Amino acid sequence: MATALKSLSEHSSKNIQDISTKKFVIIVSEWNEEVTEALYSGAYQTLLQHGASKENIIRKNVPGSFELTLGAQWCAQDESIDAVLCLGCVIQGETRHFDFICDAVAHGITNVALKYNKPVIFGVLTPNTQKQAMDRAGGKHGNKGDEAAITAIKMLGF
Ligand code: DLZ
Repeated sequence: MATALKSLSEHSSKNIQDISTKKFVIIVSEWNEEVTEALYSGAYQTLLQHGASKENIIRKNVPGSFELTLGAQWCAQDESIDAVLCLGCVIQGETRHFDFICDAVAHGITNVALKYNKPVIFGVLTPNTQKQAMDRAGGKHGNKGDEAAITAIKMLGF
């Protein structure tokens, strides 16, 4: 599906249902803040555009992407929360830190979703450069924050 799409933010309308009563948490990593704030903005606006109400969208911050997993667990265990969006940006460096963080977050978020049986969305960019990140945070390749929001909505309509 996604490979046929030109921009990350393009999507079909399948499984898009009423989300006016759904409660979301958006967790934002503070590392690479310029990128993650743009991801947040995209996710927040996309939820609103699809009918979520402002009071049902909670924002939380974590220091870095590695902490997204624990933040997601704290939010997902709250039964009133319907979906959790995890937004971060890990830029490839000269050490293996990148691999450890990306692997840990991807596995961690998957585990939280399975443990709490609700959508916990991996909205983490893993580019080689800041430029590639910005291209995917409201630039020429769309906004992965929008994509995370749409993914959450679609999973709620599964
Ligand atoms: C330490 C670190 C490094 C080197 N790079 C990033 C990054 O590109 N993106 C990101 O979100 N976080 C990075 N961090 C911080 C880790 O995610 C984490 O906050 C620390 O290792 C403390 O647990």
